[in-house]
Amino acid sequence: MADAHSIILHHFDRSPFSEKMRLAFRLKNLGWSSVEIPSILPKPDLMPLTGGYRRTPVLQIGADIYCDTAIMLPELERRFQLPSLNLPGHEGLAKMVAAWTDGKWFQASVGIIFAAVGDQMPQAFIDDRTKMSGRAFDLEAMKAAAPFLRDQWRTQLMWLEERLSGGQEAGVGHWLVGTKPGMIDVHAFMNPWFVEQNVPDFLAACFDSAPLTQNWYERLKDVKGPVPEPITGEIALDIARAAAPRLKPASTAQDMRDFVPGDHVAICPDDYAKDWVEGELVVANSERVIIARHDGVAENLHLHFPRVGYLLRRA
Ligand SMILES: N[C@@H](CCC(=O)N[C@@H](CS)C(=O)NCC(=O)O)C(=O)O
Repeated sequence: MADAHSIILHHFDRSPFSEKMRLAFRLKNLGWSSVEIPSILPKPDLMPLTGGYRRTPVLQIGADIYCDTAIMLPELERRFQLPSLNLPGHEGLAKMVAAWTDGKWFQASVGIIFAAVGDQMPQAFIDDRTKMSGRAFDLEAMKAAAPFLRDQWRTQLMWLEERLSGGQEAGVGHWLVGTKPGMIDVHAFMNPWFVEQNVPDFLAACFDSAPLTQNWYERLKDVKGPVPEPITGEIALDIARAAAPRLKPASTAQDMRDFVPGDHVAICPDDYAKDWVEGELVVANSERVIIARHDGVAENLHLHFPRVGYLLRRA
């Protein structure tokens, strides 16, 4: 049975951001526990842990809750150092690459996928995503935009081909940077995976002109890791209740705003699913924000958010 020291991922199978985490676990050979969460609201077992943050995935280690893959991945590297994904050449650059893979490239993936399979999506899913994004779900407009997005998507895949070809010419290996797969590979894997799940023919057509990328993608897909242990959301809540957040000196010393530890603050994503989460500030620096929350169900928690992509204000 999972314990307070184990890694718990709250996720669902078809979630591309969750696949980033699952790939990172496989590459790092980490055992983990899996809580399957709904892809739409309500998420009753998740909300006590996140204080209202609804996006997928969420990483839990005891009573520490990590919202957003941008903070989960550095935390994994910090806690489980070997084998490292933050290999030489990946430091810093991986985060810049993620800004592209999770932003512009991901938006193109979403447009292509919705245009292709939007007809088959359950109405409840469409309603949920309409509300979450604040934008109307206009299938005809998406279908009209799809050919342009497919061009854009393929060109972005070709950036990987260019990188891999550069590496091969320099004789430094078959991964995006250097001789082993690292964090940049994890970020770059997500969009091809997401497209393959939904529009496999399109990915196959793109691969016709990107043989190095196809080979790179297949090698990443082949990486095996420990099989996750399925647990229920209730067990995850029990684990949070029985644990205490990892001790962390309260500090806002490196912050540029005038926050101080103990401030009652609220934080929310700046792009979509803009739900404010409230708590007491523990840490604010250039990398992350940690807030302490007391929840009637989950008790005392530390919630970790990345700084980029999130708005922090006094509550
Ligand atoms: N920046 C976030 C994005 C996460 C994200 O957009 N996840 C999608 C699913 S893959 C989502 O939250 N969809 C709505 C939901 O699951 O409730 C991260 O890196 O974790």
